[in-house]
Amino acid sequence: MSKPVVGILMGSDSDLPIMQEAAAMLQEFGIEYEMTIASAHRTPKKVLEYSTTAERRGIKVIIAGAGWAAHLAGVIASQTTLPVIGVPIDSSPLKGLDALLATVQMPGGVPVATMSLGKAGAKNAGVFAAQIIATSDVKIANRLKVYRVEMERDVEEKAKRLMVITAAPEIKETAAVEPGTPAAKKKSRRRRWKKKPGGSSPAQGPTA
Ligand code: AIR
Repeated sequence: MSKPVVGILMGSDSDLPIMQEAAAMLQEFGIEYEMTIASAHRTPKKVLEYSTTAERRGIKVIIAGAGWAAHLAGVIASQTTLPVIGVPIDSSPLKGLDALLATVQMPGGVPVATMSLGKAGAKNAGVFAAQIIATSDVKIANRLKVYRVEMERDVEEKAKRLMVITAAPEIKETAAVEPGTPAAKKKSRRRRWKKKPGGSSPAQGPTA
């Protein structure tokens, strides 16, 4: 096993279900990573130690996720010139608005690349870290291209399925109840798609 090139840090073990999304993406691209808990408030010495030694240990990108007064990514960024990706976590009564502002609002000079809130942000952090690594690793760059093609194909397949369901009411009934299918999940939303007046094919967008 080769040495980790991405470090994933989170403020608490309660952030793990979110931050696992970043790890899953790195795994998908075959990128070695390490993961630990470090809090800018509860374990500041550990954060300092990690930030100041990461580069010499071979880490190329750091992903930092925290909720509430989320200073983790900013504090790490202040101690290293490695790119730092921040993931604001919606774990507070303010539903992450506090973490979002604390992570994104870095003063000029010390950037944190801030992702969206929660799971989508953690997933994007994994992809973005891969994109940074890919600038000097053609193997990862090619895997990212395949990932995009597969994502496009996946959406097209869902769109085709939706066309079939909306065009044929008898199929609609059976497909809609199949658990886990997009049709089942979007059952109520599908009703907002209506056929063009006088035509048999569905309109190309929601009517609402
Ligand atoms: N946190 C921990 N130390 C500093 C901060 N900002 C954050 C964690 C977590 C939240 O506080 O990132 O999202 C709540 O942590 P806990 O351990 O109380 O569940």
